[in-house]
Amino acid sequence: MKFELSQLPYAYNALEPYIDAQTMEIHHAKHHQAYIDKLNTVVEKYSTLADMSVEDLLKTLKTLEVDEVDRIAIQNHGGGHANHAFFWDNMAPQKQGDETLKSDIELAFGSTDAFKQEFAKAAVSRFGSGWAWLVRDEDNALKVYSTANQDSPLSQGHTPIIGLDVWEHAYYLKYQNRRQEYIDNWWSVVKVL
Ligand code: MN3
Repeated sequence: MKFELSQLPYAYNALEPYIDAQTMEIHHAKHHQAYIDKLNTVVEKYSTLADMSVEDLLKTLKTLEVDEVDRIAIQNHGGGHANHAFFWDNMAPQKQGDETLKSDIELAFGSTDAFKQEFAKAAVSRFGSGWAWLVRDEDNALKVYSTANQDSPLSQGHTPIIGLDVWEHAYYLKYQNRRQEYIDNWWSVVKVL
């Protein structure tokens, strides 16, 4: 499968003032595109991978019959593709609150605020580059954690529900070193909550 960059479901400036248009454009058109290009370069080497979705590549990452250097490339660039595609779809200029998810979050974390605090803690304390996640684990329980680099929860058998990019390229133009402020503002454009 040759992977391609999808159009965003909203304009680059649609998430202003929380995420600025220039950051969105560079992040989508340059960073996300680069992950896709590098993923395609690796996948093209193996006819056995030709029909696999990026989600399936990540779910079966540990058992793919590929060279170790290519497994790491799929982890990084496949993760980069899947994480960013998920991230764009996770945001919207208008909220479309998911009431079932909200009540599940209240059950699991005590309240939406308590969940947001735990999520922000995972996002702020991720050293260097990575992602903060709300996932459903193998038992369908909600969990919060962060991953390094572009590592996907799919490779741990978990399903992402909410994901936040905390690489500096996601916020540095507008927020510089103020990751906490970026996280606080980002909740305003999270579609499901
Ligand atoms: Mn990114």
